[in-house]
Amino acid sequence: MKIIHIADVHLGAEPDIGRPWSEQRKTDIWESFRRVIDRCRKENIDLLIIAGDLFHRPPLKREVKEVNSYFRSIPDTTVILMAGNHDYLKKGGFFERYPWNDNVIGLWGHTCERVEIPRLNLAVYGCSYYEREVPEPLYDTIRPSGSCRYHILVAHGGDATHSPIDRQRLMNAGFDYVALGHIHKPEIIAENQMAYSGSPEPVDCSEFGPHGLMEVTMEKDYTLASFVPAAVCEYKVMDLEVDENSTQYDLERLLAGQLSSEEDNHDIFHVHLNGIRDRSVEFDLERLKDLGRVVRVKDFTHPYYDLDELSHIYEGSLIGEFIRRLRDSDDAVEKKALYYGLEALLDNS
Ligand SMILES: [Mn+2]
Repeated sequence: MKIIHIADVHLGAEPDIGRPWSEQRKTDIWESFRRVIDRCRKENIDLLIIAGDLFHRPPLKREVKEVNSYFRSIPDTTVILMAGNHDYLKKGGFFERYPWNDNVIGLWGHTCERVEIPRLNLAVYGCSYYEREVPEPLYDTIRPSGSCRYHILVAHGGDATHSPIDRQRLMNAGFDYVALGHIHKPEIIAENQMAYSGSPEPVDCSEFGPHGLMEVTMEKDYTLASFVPAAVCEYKVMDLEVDENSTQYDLERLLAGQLSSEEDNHDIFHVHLNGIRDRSVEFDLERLKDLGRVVRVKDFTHPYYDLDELSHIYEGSLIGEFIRRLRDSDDAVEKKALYYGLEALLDNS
């Protein structure tokens, strides 16, 4: 049996609002989801598990209709749906009431229910959120039951206000696989047995690193589960090294150069300035953001000091001694330590 496990797609989210690429990011999220559907078709996937928060908020009718047409295009894949804390089941909402295509199974109960898929000799367990927050654990007592060969739990949450999850207990509950949702960063909790797939696409600029899906193969005597990167875009840190001669202009040219070498991909950068800067220089961080797909700029630089002058002023004192010991070092780390230390010492003197 071939399974794809995703979660936290957050269709309808628009990351980086106010930035020129925000609309694109919104489209990326839909695009990423379409790619998952394409993958199901191409790889003859038997089961697509969506472990909650498919939508960014309780979905509109047109969103549900749109998504259903995707599912209709993969009739040989059984799709498992549940509502998470973002797309929770609201009174009068469409999520659970929509006439979904017959390859779609919704786990819409308040508490865990068991659904059999005889074709796959499989029982799937899970429930849905009816509110934004569920402080009580939903999955502490659930155990596989009945005569199916395979048992899969679909669960959403894992923090204090979203169904706390006792990982150890769940690991030992006896499921062949536990498909987790809610945490956007992919994380394999028990090898080949329990994982957060993470979001297929980063939903917020703080979600660094690769995103994608879990691919699971389940056979009579083994389960193999691995993370597959599949996102359109990734948020990355770009480090820029500054020295005491760097000016705003130098920095802009340096950044523009580095950004142009990344032009071919879709990634978005957090730029970090490191090193020593001239004391009189103040970098205009906002201007740097306009040079490309830069979502944040942080200045971690430390001011440069005139060591001759300071040695003279502080001769015989702690600061003077500190300079004397470190100033002639060729070691880059020690040199940094000198300037960082001086900043701290002089701030307090
Ligand atoms: Mn969630």
